[in-house]
Amino acid sequence: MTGTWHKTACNLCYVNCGIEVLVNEGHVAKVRGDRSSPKSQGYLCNKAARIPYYTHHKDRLTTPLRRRADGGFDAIEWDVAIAEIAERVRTLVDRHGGKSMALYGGGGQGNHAGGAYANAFLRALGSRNVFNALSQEKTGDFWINGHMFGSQTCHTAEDVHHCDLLFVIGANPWIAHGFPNARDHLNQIRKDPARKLIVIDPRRSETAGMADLHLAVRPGADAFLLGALLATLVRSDAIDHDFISEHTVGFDEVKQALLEIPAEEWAAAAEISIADIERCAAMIAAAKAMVVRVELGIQQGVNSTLNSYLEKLLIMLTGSFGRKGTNQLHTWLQPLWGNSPGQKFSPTGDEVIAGLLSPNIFPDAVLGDHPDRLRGVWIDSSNPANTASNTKAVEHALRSLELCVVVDVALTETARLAHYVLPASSQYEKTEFTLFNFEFPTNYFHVRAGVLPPLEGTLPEPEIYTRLARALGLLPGDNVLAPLREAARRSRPEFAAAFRAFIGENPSAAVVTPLVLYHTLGQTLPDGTAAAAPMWNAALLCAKRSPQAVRRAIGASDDIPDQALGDALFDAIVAARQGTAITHHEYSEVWSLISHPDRKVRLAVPGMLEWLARLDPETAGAPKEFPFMLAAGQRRMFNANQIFRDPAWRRDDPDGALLINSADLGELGARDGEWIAIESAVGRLIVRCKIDNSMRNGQLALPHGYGQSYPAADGERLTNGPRINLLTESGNRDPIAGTPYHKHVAVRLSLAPAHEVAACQMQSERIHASAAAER
Ligand SMILES: Nc1nc2c(c(=O)[nH]1)N[C@H]1C(S)=C(S)[C@@H](COP(=O)(O)OP(=O)(O)OC[C@H]3O[C@@H](n4cnc5c(=O)[nH]c(N)nc54)[C@H](O)[C@@H]3O)O[C@H]1N2
Ligand SMILES: Nc1nc2c(c(=O)[nH]1)N[C@H]1C(S)=C(S)[C@@H](COP(=O)(O)OP(=O)(O)OC[C@H]3O[C@@H](n4cnc5c(=O)[nH]c(N)nc54)[C@H](O)[C@@H]3O)O[C@H]1N2
Ligand code: SF4
Ligand SMILES: [Mo]
Repeated sequence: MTGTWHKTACNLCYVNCGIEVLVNEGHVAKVRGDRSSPKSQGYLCNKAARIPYYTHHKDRLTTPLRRRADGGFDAIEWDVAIAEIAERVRTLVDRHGGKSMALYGGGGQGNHAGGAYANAFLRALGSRNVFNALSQEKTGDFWINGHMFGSQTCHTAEDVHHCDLLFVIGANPWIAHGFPNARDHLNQIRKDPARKLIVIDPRRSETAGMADLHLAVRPGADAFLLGALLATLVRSDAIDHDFISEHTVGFDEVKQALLEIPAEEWAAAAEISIADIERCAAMIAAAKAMVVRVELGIQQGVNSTLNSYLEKLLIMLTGSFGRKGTNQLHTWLQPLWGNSPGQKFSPTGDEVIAGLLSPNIFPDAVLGDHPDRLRGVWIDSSNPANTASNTKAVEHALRSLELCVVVDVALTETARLAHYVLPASSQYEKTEFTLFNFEFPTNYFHVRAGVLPPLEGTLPEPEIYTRLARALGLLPGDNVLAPLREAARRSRPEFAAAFRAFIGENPSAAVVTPLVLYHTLGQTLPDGTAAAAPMWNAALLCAKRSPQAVRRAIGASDDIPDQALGDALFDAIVAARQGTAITHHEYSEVWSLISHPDRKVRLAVPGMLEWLARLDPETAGAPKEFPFMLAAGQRRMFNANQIFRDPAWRRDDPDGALLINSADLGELGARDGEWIAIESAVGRLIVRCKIDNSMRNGQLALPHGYGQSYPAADGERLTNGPRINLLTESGNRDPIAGTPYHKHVAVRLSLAPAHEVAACQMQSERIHASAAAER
């Protein structure tokens, strides 16, 4: 095939493997792994080949839209859209203050460049209210990290590569990846008799099927299981006393609490035999280097913040930290989230963790009667109408806003409710990067240059935010910025001096620093990577924080001064199309990444031991009226968040089936493949069922990443697969972090009435007929 191969990265999950794409006549025609990528070395999973379905499909937006009173949209010119939006933002902020605005999103799995500009725009309006996907999975973990390590930006990494025991709890890396080259590592562990795999998952998942020990925990009972395991480790003294005394504080209090756990009773509550808990403890004791890998199974499971705490205790008490093959902390080029201990969001009284607000409080934040409630929401790279809990409540909140603007590549379920929709260029049509850099001892960063021209009518995010900032008088004119641009062309030191002087003289421009850098320094960067200019500040700070590790990573000599080292790091990242190492540490240096001044880990975290003591095995079961436990949002071979809209991208599971074991389905009186009704306290769906005997009795799973509407052959929009958050409740959430208990949605099943079955069947056929015709 003719065309040109270009280096870029996969945007389908947060591992962001380095890839090469063949561009032929303005289209991505083929995808292959990039062997020169220092992070992924050519690795690729099944989904990446389908990237053309993301870049080219008939639902791409190509013009700004304004919603009419009847719910339809008018196409409008960019100038008109920007002027009207700026006017409405100004009115809102004048009337109710900047805090009446929030940003929702700011980047998906492959794009965080836009987030840098969107966040600056929000701050310039006087608001720091940010909702995004991280706060519906990870903020409980961040809260624990804040206490244990001293900052919510301290985040654990996994050296899976070198471990001899991989302990997986509530994650399915064979399917969901989550760490680089996941399948290669899992295969290597399986083949090597000296390396072991333990998996804790109610389902015999693809990863659990490869394990040396699989504990099929009762859904939602992880805290009991982890409690019983920790108690067993402490009682059998299979803990690392040297590590604990050298690197931690507070062990005695924790030990006391763990000794009080009735291990047998808790094991029974988790429906795991005490013999299996003991076997698990013995494998941990025998391991030289254990690494713990967790994900949504516990982070979106019952007691999620407590689960994150127990997981960290397991790491610390066994000394599985800071050595080759264990857990670590990692550096950042720029932290993707903040540190906001003790901060509260006044309209609802909820805690702001890592600078973020939980999507589960979004409806209350808009619909409440607090004077500081949200009245305007700016949504960029997110589809909360499908991905936040309680779709009905979220849609109601979105409709109630005085102003809602969506920046997206496609007409999403959220965009359809916005007052204005602004069409962004896709991730292959502009410069992009992500801040998902979670590796240790070597950490990486990847700036991708656009490999396609922007689709006509679309703009990359920095251009969108430039126009808005100019319309609102936040960003000085081009003539004012010209001298800075000239200085950048002459030399970096000259630019640095001119930039500092400029910010000193124009403090109001400081809040839109990313835009100032984009229009000045950015214009001098290779391959049109101007959008990466805000990473200059980040590179300077990174070099200041970890000079030795940066020196090693980029091969800089010892006599380069720190200021020049930051510049050298920045030059390295903007020059390397395949991505580059930003820091390379010695294992022993991990302690420098702890924020507590004494570099010691705090084992006793406020409230956690009390929470542990309150756990009651008696209250653990499903409610009678909703006897099944649904994991709402499973990762599968063919889902990738809301990134794909064209149903033709999938090779199987076209309707996003409900997985159920054959005994449960038989009892219901339904057959494999039939449409059945599933109902929770807040919603009801008709879904296709599929027998999967890897599921426990009473446990169900629906996939994440479905429920997008897409135009059929005749233009009518049809919804493909379940909109799972119609079943989830805003209140089914963690008491501290507000993170949803998506893996624990109580539901009941029934046979579906014939007319509903017929309607679903017909809709499915129409969707897939048009998909097949396009293939
Ligand atoms: N194919 C694919 N890969 C993806 C994504 C995608 O959409 N599709 N999305 C990406 C994103 S954004 C994320 S956050 C990650 C998530 O990645 P993972 O969290 O690894 O994936 P999930 O399938 O959501 O859930 C993991 C496991 O939790 C188990 N589980 C359910 N309930 C419980 C429970 O009560 N206890 C325990 N211990 N386990 C339970 C499920 O059976 C499942 O095997 O995946 C990323 N990768
Ligand atoms: N019930 C349930 N709900 C869940 C989950 C679950 O397991 N169960 N998982 C949760 C998790 S872990 C996550 S991460 C979230 C993800 O949920 P969201 O935060 O909504 O993110 P995505 O699904 O990745 O949606 C990305 C959006 O960005 C748009 N987009 C793509 N490229 C670009 C671009 O270049 N520019 C712009 N401006 N937009 C772009 C896409 O069209 C899409 O609308 O869902 C969460 N919701
Ligand atoms: S693992 Fe993630 S980033 Fe890598 S190819 Fe698969 S979807 Fe893309
Ligand atoms: Mo996620």
